[in-house]
Amino acid sequence: MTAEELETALERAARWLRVSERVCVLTGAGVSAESGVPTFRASDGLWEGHRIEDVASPEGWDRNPALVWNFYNARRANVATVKPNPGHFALVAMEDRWDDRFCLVTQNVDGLHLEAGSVNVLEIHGSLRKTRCLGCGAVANCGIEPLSDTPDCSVCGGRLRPHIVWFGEGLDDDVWMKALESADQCDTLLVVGTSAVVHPAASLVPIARRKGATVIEFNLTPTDASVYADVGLYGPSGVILPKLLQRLG
Ligand code: BV8
Ligand code: ZN
Repeated sequence: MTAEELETALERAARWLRVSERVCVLTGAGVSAESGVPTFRASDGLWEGHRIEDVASPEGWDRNPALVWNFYNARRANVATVKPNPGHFALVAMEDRWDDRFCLVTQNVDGLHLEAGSVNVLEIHGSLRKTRCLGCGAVANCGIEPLSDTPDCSVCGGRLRPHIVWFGEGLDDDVWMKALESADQCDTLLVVGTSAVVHPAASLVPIARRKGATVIEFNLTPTDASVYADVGLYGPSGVILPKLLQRLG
């Protein structure tokens, strides 16, 4: 995208957003890339050297829970060293502008939106900072430091698992219903840093579009969501989101 094309696209996006009543945002790993958190698809299907089905699926957990704990401990160790970037903070400022008519749906499990100060956040794929008990189902905050590979539930002493939605697992009904509602009711959907490959998260884009929302995509390159985008802003989201915020006045 040339500088002129970006300027034109930014002005179009800003003009729309200035009159927008309800904003929904869908973010993916790309919004955390400039913080130093590796994305998924950049590593051609391998993820920190592991096959995704071995470390992010119930079958992988049943086969080798210690391997899965190690994988998530490595992700926690990485996230413990990073900070939110200007893209996260621009989304916080946008939430301040629309207040309770702003909803941030994230596929990310790094917790950086919350750390940056976003409030109305739906972590539809769970969080590295939470565990869930296999016995009583209690969900607990576990911070971001690596955990021992056999932590026990403080409520019932049962075994814990990461509170993360693995491939092949359903999303939390309540959280997903709220995400659907937000995509359904918004008049602008910002799609930030996602390859829009993973479902059902990616389906929020056509859902918003079909209800007449304007879709604005922020990515380095076009994606599966681009076909639904009214405006595409291509470049690092940590640079472009603050530029757009500036134009909102
Ligand atoms: C379910 C937690 C059923 C794990 C995650 C075939 C077709 C369609 C669907 C399927 C299929 N086969 C299987 C499925 C279903 C499957 C799925 O969608 N698979 C995909 C891979 C095809 N989905 C599921 O299994 C879901 N569950 O369907 O269950 C069911 C239903 C009811 C009841 C029971 C069962 C569960 C999906 C959730 C999986 N868990 N995360 C963990 O994180 O450890 S998904 C995982 O991928 C992450 O959450 C990640 O966020 C997400 C999506 O990836 P992205 O965020 O988009 O990241 P990616 O690297 O792909 O892209 C980064 C983008 O950023 C790129 O576009 C890049 O250009 C851009 N970028 C990079 N840098 C920047 C940038 N942009 C801007 N600025 C930058 N600086
Ligand atoms: Zn328990």
